[in-house]
Amino acid sequence: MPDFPAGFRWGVSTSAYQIEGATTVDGRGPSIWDTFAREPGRIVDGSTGDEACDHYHRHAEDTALLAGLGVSAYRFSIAWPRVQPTGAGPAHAAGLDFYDRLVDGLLAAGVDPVATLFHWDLPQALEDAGGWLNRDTAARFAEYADLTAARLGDRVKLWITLNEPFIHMSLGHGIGTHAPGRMLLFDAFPVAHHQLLGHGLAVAALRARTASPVAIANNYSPVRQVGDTDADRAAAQAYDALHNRLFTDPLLGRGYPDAPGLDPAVIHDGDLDVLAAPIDVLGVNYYNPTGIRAPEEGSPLPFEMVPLDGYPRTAFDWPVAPDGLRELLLQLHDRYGDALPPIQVTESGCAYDDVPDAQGRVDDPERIAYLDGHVRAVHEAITAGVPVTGYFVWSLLDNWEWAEGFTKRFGLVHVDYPTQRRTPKSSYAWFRDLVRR
Ligand code: IFM
Repeated sequence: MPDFPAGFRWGVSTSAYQIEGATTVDGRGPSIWDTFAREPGRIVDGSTGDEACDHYHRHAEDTALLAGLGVSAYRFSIAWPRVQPTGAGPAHAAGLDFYDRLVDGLLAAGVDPVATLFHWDLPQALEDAGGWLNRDTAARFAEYADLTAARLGDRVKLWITLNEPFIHMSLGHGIGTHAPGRMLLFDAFPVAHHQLLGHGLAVAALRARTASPVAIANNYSPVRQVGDTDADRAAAQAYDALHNRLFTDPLLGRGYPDAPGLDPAVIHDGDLDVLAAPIDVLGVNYYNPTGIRAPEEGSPLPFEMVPLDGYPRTAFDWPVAPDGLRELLLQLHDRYGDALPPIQVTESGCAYDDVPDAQGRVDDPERIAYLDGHVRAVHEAITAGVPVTGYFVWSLLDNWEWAEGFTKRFGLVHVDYPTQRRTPKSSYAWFRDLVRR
């Protein structure tokens, strides 16, 4: 492995609903995922995040795993319904106490706390008032950011406002496979704008508390155009605008791209200035490229997704394409030039069906190969001049993978859910050795 610049940040990521469990403990309010997971047929194995990895009670053990890994940073998310059980009103002290303990434990272990404010677990009470379709949710989000920064702002080393607002819009509100399960297709655009507005208002709230640096974690997927007609080209452009530009162009001061479904009536005077508040870091979550061609006649979508041949595949059936990460980083650099802040890859990882052997060891050579390829892709991008300053593996632990329940394992550490026993996989040792070097 080639050398990385001094100070490069190596980390791992998780999110609250996927690992914490304890969903009714210490006054936490219900979130949209508590509701959604209970609806029949939503989650493939019928599970919920009620217990997940029981991290709420085992965070000290998990912090020890981070210390053993030697990472310089840990990206976790804060559950809004712990801080404001109904999504409004004063901070709920017992909820913040948990993150206070976690952050202090991380600092004592020499690990920088990197906190995401919204990783999809909206308080159910806000959903009942319209959720992200309601402009007021943006203001509520800034209030929650302020309350959280007042308590943790002196110790968190990087604040991330939103995680993957594109996925929350498209899966949660476009096609309904994630909470809150709305199927609005392109009428989901207000969810994009209100999340971005909430981001901009939260950036201001964080800065007012001198809580910085500040970032957003966007999910990107380089588009591989399949077919060579004008219609294929138009389809590829439409998908690229929706997935890769809708949540970045306006942040970096370009206004919205010409994306399907964009409704100017949702955008009020002055909004574009609010959401273009300067950020210090752009978080990039990357998993795979997307094959796109022109849709069949009569399709409700302006593009059609097609599986990409010729790549190994993960247990999620996602193509393993490290070259896509290099391509994406170079594309961001070319596209935004001087407007692009330093990038940190805030998620990169893969699911495999990892099973302990007779001795209890979990050998996951495919994950090692996956990470090796993606870390090298980051290095190539840095060599080509892209300012990348960090790389976080998704994920520290096997965890509750949304609509896939417990059926997809992304961790460097295997979790036996019935006993909650943690077993570091061979990829944990590989990543530890990489970080050490
Ligand atoms: O588990 C998710 C995470 O919550 C957001 N990014 C993608 C991961 C894998 O699907």
